[in-house]
Amino acid sequence: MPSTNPFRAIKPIPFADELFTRSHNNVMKTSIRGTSTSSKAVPLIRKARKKEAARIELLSRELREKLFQIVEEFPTLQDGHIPDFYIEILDISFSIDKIRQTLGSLSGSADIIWKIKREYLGTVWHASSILATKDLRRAAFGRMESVIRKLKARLEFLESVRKEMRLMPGIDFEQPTFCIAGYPNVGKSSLVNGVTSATPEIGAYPFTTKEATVGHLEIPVYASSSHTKPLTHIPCQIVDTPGILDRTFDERNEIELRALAALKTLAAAIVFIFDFTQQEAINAQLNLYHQIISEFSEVPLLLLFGKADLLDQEEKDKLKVFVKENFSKDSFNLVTMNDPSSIHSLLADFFKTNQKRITTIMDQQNVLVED
Ligand SMILES: Nc1nc2c(ncn2[C@@H]2O[C@H](COP(=O)(O)OP(=O)(O)O)[C@@H](O)[C@H]2O)c(=O)[nH]1
Ligand SMILES: [Mg+2]
Repeated sequence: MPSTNPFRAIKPIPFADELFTRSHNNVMKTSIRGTSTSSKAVPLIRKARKKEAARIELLSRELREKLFQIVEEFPTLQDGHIPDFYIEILDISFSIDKIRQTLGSLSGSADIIWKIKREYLGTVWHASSILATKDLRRAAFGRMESVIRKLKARLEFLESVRKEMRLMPGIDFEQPTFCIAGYPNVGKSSLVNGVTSATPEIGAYPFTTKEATVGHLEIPVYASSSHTKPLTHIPCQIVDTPGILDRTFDERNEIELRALAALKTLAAAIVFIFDFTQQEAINAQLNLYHQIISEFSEVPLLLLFGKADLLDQEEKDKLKVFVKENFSKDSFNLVTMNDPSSIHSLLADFFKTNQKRITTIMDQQNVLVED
C-alpha cells in the first residue's frame, strides 16, 4: 500500500461565486432539444416554457452534483474510516465537529436547491408569456445563487482544511513507524537522514510551524542468527516531529500537547537519543526521557547515546557510571552518525526483539473498516 494521506485526493474546493458562475455558464451554453425556433409545429410559448424549465432543471442538477462531490470527496470522518492519526490532527487544527457541520450544511443546501427547482418548474409550465418564462427562470437562478453564496465562508473553510492537511507527509499505516524523541541538537535529524534510503519526505504538520520528516528504511529479517543473508526485509518509517518529542510537558503549549496525543496513534516504537556531550542539559534530557516513557508506556523504546566520536575514554567511563545510576543498566548503545550502518543494525535487533509488541500496537492503532 502506498503512503496514504487521504487529503491529497481531494480536488481544490471552488469559491462560491466561481462554483455558481461556472455552472450557470454551462447551463446557458447548453442547447435544449426541440426548442429551436425554426421548428414551426409547436407554439413559441410552449417552446419557451420547455427551454426555461430545462435550464432550471440543469442548473439545479449541476449545483447539487458539485456540492455532493465536495462532500463525498472529503474523507469519512467516522472512527475507523481514516487512520486515527488524521482524525486527531484534524481535530487539533480545525475541530471535527465544525467540519462535520460544514459538510452537513453543503448537503442541506443541495436539498434546498432541489426544492427551489420543484417550486419553479411548476410555475414555469403555467407561465402565460415568453417574458414570464424568462423572469421565472431568472428568479429561480437568483435563489439558487443566493443559496450558494451563503456557503462562501464554509467553502473557504473546507479549502483551508484541504490545503493544510495535504501538507502532512504521507504515512503508510501498514508499516511500523519509529518516532524519534530527544532533546534539541542531539542528532535526531542526522539519524533520520543517516539510516533512511531515499530522501525523507518533508511535510509541515498543521500543528507546528516546523517541518516533520518521514524517512523510509528496510529492516532485514534473518531466518536465524547463523544466517548472514536476510530472509526478507520489512519496510519501516521513521518520523521526526520537531517541537513535539524534544521538549518536556511544561514547555509545550496546548496544541503541542494534543499533537503529542496524535503521535500516539502513529508510534509503533520510539527511538530516544541521549546526548552526553550536552552536559548542561543532562537533567533536562533525563526529565524528557521519563516523560516520554510514561506518556508512551505501551510502546517499545530504544535508547541510544549519540555523538560517540566526540567522547574520549574518560567521558565514556563517566557515561558508564551515569547509565548505571540513572537507567540501572550495565550496557548501553553508544552510536555516531559517522557510522549509520551500526545504527541500522541496532534498529534491526531492536525490531526483532520487540516485533510482537510492535505488531500488537499497530493492530490496536489501525482498526480500519473495509470499504
Ligand atoms: N560529532 C557528531 N556530531 C553530530 C552527530 N550527530 C549529530 N551531530 C551534529 O549535531 C548537530 C545537531 O544535529 P541534528 O541532527 O540537527 O539534531 P536534532 O536537533 O536532534 O535534529 C548537528 O550539527 C550535527 O551535525 C554525531 O554522531 N557526531
Ligand atoms: Mg532536527
